[in-house]
Amino acid sequence: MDIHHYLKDRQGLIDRTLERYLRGWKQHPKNLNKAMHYSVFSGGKRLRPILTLAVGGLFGAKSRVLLPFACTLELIHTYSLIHDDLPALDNDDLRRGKLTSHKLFGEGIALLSGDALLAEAFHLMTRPQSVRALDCMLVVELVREISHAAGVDGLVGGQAVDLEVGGQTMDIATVEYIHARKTGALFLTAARVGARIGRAAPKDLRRISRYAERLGLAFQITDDILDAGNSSGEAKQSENHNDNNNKEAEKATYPSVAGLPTARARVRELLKNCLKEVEPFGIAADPLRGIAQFVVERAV
Ligand code: GRG
Repeated sequence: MDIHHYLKDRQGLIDRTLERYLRGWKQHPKNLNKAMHYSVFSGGKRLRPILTLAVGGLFGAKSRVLLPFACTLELIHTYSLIHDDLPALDNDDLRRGKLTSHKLFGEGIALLSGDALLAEAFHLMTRPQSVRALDCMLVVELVREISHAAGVDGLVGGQAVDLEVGGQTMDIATVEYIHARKTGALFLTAARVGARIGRAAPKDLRRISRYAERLGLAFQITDDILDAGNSSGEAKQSENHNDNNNKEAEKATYPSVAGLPTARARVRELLKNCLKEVEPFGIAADPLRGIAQFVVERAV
């Protein structure tokens, strides 16, 4: 399959759906709405919601049922990026090649737009029209799983450990621990939500979970490798123009702890594991194979 065509098509579907949801939000306060809209539509790849659609599709779930949950994950991802860019955390001036939210709207509005996106994410997936086709208990379990991924054992906890150990010598296990929470939790949840809406059998859910855990880790190590510079010597263009206070540079990454060759070997191993996990699903799992290959292709 042409994975780039597939991703573009899915991205378009998610963008259109997000546009519809965002239109429903009140236009006031104006700056808050502008800031939310700016960050949601500043060129994200939509990998997490695409994963939900791909896994859900594998188990026969309809896109219209999956989309509110898929978009919820994208809103949570967007909130985390806005907050992560703030001076108190990474202190970045650029995100996706554009000014970060706080650079454009000020720290207060940026902070609030992240808060609002997180709250609206939960509002979106629990709207009556979002959950009509689903069993109530399943909806509660999905909300519980998504909130867990966003919380202490997921995004926020991973970020907190990253802050705590910043600048200290780290081992690979600690780097992987942070990656599994900061980045992996949303990937894992995105895939599991798709599988659960598709009512996957327990052994298939476990298989998809292992696939997604490896995918999330491969994604983050790939990002680290690109940050460290690729084999041809071209460094990934730095997102950061605020070199005086940028805190990202202090963070231990997989390549900084294990070296670039080991990091690349780990990515190759993770890709192999991802592909092995989805083997029993045959050609129906081609989108999941393509996503895994797309995620790592820039690093190996
Ligand atoms: C809760 C404040 C807070 C932070 C949580 C997830 C996180 C910690 C911070 C986000 C920033 C960051 C560097 C995350 C690591 C994962 C990563 C490389 C995210 C970028 O993901 P892409 O490439 O983003 O999927 P796009 O731009 O495509 O949406």
